[in-house]
Amino acid sequence: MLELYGHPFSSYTWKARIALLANNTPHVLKMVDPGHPDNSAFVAVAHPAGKFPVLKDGDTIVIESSAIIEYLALTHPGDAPLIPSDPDDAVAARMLDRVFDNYVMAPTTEIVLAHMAEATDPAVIEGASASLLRAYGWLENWFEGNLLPAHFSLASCAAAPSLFYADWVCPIPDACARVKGLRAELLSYQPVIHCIDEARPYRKLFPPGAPDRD
Ligand SMILES: N[C@@H](CCC(=O)N[C@@H](CS)C(=O)NCC(=O)O)C(=O)O
Repeated sequence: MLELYGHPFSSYTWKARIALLANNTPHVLKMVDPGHPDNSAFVAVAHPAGKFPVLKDGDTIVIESSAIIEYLALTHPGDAPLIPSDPDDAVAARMLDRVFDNYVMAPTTEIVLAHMAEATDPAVIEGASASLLRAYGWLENWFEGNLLPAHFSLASCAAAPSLFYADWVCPIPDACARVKGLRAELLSYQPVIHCIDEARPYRKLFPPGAPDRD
């Protein structure tokens, strides 16, 4: 049985979990939290920065959500085209994965961390919000001429959690209707609904405060 070390409220855990769920790949979620010190100790050694998710498949340990999805596509393939077979689509999936992680999730995390700091620095929030709006604009333009590879690919696995949380800290403007639409569409799929529902009990812990929706 595959083991995914992570936490139900963690965006990058969602990313790997969506890939597992989309392919009905049997796995267990090994909670990384203060209540499970052995799991936290495992992650602390497995990842150079102690970050999760971490996948354990027998003796094989894979870290970093994108690499986990690449590994699943190779070793536990299913109906979901995690890495599209068309090479151009595979490039698009990998490119969008980087865009969602680096330019949507990263500024979202910056805003969350700013709210967790002893004194919230409004300049950090302003800068990260500007980065998010720029990323939304880039995506909106990209989707004008290109299609997201078919679900669930590496790109949709990265898009779902990053757009979910980004919209909480910096709402996607109406001018970015395609990005807004993609978020809504992703939130309607069972693997994403599963992650959202599993994370619900932790919403009260969301540092800027979780909105009363989704
Ligand atoms: N690049 C990593 C990012 C992982 C990451 O930032 N994970 C967060 C949870 S969403 C984490 O481990 N936070 C705890 C920590 O940094 O100690 C990936 O794609 O897996």
